[in-house]
Amino acid sequence: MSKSNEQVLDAVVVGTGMAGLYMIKRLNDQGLKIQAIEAGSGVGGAWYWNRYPGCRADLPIIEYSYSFSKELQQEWDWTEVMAGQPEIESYLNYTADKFDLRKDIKFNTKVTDAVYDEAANLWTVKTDQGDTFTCTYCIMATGCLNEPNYPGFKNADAFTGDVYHTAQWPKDGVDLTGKRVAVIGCGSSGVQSIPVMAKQAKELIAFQRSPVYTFPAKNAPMNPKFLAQAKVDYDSIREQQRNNEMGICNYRGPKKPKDPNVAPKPRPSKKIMDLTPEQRKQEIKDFGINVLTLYADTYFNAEANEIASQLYCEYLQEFLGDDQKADALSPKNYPLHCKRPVIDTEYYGAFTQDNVSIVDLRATPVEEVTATGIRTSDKHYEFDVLVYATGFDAMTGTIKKLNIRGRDNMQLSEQWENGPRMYMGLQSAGFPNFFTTTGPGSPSVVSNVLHSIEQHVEWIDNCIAYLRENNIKTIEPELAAQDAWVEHVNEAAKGSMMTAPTCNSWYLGSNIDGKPQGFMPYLAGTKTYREECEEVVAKGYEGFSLAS
Ligand code: N01
Repeated sequence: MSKSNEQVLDAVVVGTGMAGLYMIKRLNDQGLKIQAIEAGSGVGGAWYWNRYPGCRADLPIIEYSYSFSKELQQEWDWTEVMAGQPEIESYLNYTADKFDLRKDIKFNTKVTDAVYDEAANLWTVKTDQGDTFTCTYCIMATGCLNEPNYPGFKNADAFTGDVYHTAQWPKDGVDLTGKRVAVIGCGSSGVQSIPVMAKQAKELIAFQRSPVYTFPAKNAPMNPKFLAQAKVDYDSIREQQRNNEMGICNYRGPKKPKDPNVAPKPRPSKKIMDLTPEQRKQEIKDFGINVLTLYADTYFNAEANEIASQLYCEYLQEFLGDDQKADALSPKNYPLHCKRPVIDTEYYGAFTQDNVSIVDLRATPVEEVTATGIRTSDKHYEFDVLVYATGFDAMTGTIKKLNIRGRDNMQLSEQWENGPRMYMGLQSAGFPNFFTTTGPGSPSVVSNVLHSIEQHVEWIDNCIAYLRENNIKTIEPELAAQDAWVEHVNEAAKGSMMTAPTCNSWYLGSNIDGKPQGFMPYLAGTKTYREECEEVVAKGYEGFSLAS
């Protein structure tokens, strides 16, 4: 359903993933006239598009779920600890129905333009379906990982078999039975999909440029007792999440009474540097390889990180018992924690199957795509299906593709030519009443994203309510405040393994040829960030320019 094109709306919301849905709900609660626009045929955003085999949450779902509605928390029964894409998509559909959000959404429609008319103080939003919507507030809830990355291989279109991208997987699924499948990319999407596809395919070849550090997800069916207790504990879970810098509380469920006859299990050390080589190995034995994610010193201390990285590669060698595969899969050239953590289910196990092989593109780069496969510098590989698991033009890709024009016709993509410039990841100078949820310069992807989404949606909603109550026509950042914030974001990332000289990642933009390099998320943490956002508001929207 769509609103009349002549009607002046209060707000347009672009995208109906987790952020867009909650934004619609909040704006509805304020009684605003709104229109949401969604490119897909259904709600869910990332959880609508990324329906590749094996796609699931990389955080326990109890924590990666909406906190805004106590009713919703009580009504929804999760069936797995790390829920899969179908269940999360169902949950988001349930949310849309429960809060009657669909009436505000126009599906199968892509926004093409958003242009600000200074005289009228209105945004004109156009779509590829010929709609024109006029509104006071324009809110981009387009997410951080939305624009699929297709590597520009030579003769990329030459392949005559089936071609898929994990982020644009067909709704009806793909039958890979008996097929020879090539997967390019071994990030989270490749790591999650390879083991599942390898079970079906006759043969699977993983073309890998950078090996990952990946840790077992430990997914399991949801224990009904655990879920029941979580429902009792939700208030406390959410409070603990708010007090954690990642928006995570590591909820453990019902606490078992301690048996006085059983010695408590030791806790892993806080620092890997405090351990002898023997103790490090013992901790891996005691706590599993995931213990390497727990040592605080590995995040900022290069020596500690190097030790952890070596231990990881040794573990892999032992697990695989195959020198060629272990060597190819070992992430030796960049630090642990440089990229977003990857969580897997039987990833390395897949490489012990006879039908799965790995091509190390660092040693033998892709030369071209051919009608029947891929030619590397070493040989020609033939297959029937080509799967790109090559990630996204993250954080800026979607927004930069649109024709977004603010004051004096200035174009957002030009303002961001050398990297995104935002104040608090919420707004860009020169673009009044134009908001972005989880934009560059906010913790977003370096946190429990849904936790960050809720905080942003609430901030934007409260801000709009404030503007309306106080007859304030526009809000936008002051240029000096924006420049200072960008500097502050850069400072926060200094010394982290995420910005180490040998680190390449989509956080830095280095996965996309020609993209400006710079660490885009804000690394100070969600608690710190929320307090900074609250302080800005308490000081009368400090750093923003408000005009009546
Ligand atoms: O993308 P990625 P993703 N030639 O960019 C390779 C979220 N997510 O879709 O590392 C050859 O991480 C690239 O190699 P390199 C999560 O936040 C979450 O996997 O650039 N290879 C890499 O191996 C995640 O961080 C879940 O050297 C090329 C891979 O493709 C984010 O999405 C699940 C190449 C891309 O990895 C992105 O993950 C899935 C080229 N030209 C995704 N270009 C959950 O678990 C790229 N690659 C919730």
